[in-house]
Order: sequence, then structure tokens, then C-alpha cells
Amino acid sequence: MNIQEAAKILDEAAMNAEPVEQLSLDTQFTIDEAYEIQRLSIERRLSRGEKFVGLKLGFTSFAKMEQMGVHDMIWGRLTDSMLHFADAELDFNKFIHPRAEPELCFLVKKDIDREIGLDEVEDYIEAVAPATEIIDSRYKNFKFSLEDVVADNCSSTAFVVGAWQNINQDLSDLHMELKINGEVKEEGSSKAILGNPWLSVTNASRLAVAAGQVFPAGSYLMAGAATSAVFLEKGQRILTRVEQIGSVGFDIK
Ligand code: OOG
Ligand code: MG
Repeated sequence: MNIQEAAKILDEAAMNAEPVEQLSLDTQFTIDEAYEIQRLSIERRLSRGEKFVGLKLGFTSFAKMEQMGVHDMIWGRLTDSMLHFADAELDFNKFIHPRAEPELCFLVKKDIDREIGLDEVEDYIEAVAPATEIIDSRYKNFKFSLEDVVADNCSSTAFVVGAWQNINQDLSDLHMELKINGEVKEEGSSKAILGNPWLSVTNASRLAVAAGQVFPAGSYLMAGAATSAVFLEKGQRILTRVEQIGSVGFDIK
């Protein structure tokens, strides 16, 4: 397949909020090629003036792997056009079929340019915040293979970050919930994120740095969803609450 052409198709699908057929339906490509398509599609955004602001991990929880029928951790790139803060208003019409998931976001303190271990994460991370990721697969019916979703930058479209909190607390078993219009739609524990969300930092350092993607001081790392994702509709208020860490809400207009 033509990797540049694939990157263009996915980039334009995101820009126009128009879904496309899964790339894997008519051509076979490898995971390495999928990451190259992802890199090139992000290059297109950067060349239009967007800025790289961090990374996300996906399929760090069994709930998500089961929901989407895939079985491997994946990572994607975040740009400033995806970044929002508490009480943001997001425009439903900019999305194809958005879904929300409750997450934790880490703020990088020191450039992560090599694989780091669990005993080092506190030297590299400044703070943690409650966050919601909005994913919006560019593929029709939100259906994809692992290679498809990696090429599509892991369905990244937006993320909403709450107030930063100190990291000197145990993050391994915090209750997390996603509320829509005041009603709990999904709930679980931060344990669902790889058994311990700090492992998202070590895994991101392993995967991204091996692929040549450093994440600098000041960048964000979305740790992956603790629960399945929920489809969104116009007019909703979405809130992620994490025990001890706090809440973050936004509106979809
Ligand atoms: C892929 C993105 C998965 C997560 O937190 O597990 C993800 C998708 O489900 O479309 O962001
Ligand atoms: Mg996610």
C-alpha cells in the first residue's frame, strides 16, 4: 500500500468528520507500517501548524480490549488541537461518532528519551490529573483491526484534562467513573489500567522511544481507559471522577 496515501485518507477523514472504509479491507499491512502511517498523518497536522503535546496509550485495560476485539497495547500522538481543559465545550459536529472514556493523565517533568523503570517514574512525572479521552475512529461503524486503529492514531480526537494533583499517593486502586448528565454510565478501578497506571508511563517510554518518539518535559501522557467507552450525543455533560484525584467535566454542544 502507499503509506503516504493512507496517511492522507485518514487525516482528511478526521478533518472532514467523514468516515472511511477500513484500510485492511483491501490491503494487508504490518504494525510497523501502521505506525509509519500514523506518524505521517500527524506530520500533516504539524505542517498545518498543530503542535505535538504528548502521547496516549490504548488498550491498557481488558474492558477496552474486549469492547474493541483487539489484544495488544497501542500508542498514539496528541496535538494541541486535541487538548482541552475543565469545562470545555466541544462541538459534536466536528466528530464522526465520538465516545468518551475515563482516564488519568500524567504531566512529564523531565524529557523521557529512553525506557524508564517503575522505580524511576517519580523522577520523570510532575503531576497526575483526572481526564476524559474522546475517541472517534475514522473507520465506518467504529470497526477496525489492530493495524487499522494504529494507523488511525488510535482513534485520538480530543482529551480533557482536570486539575493537576501531587503524585505522592497510591494510584493503583482508585475508583473511577464516567457520568453523563449526572448518571454513572461506566465505573471501575484504576487497577484496570495495566494493574497500576504507573505502568502506562514505563510502557509508553518503552514503546514510543523505541520508535524514535521522545516525550519532552511539559508533555502529557494519557494512561488509557479504565472502562469501556460510551457513545456521546449532542447536549450532554460528561464528567470523569477519580477517587482522591478529583473530577473533570465538559459539555458537548
Ligand atoms: C482505540 C483507542 C483505545 C484506550 O484508552 O484504550 C484507547 C479505540 O478504542 O478506538 O484510547
Ligand atoms: Mg483512551
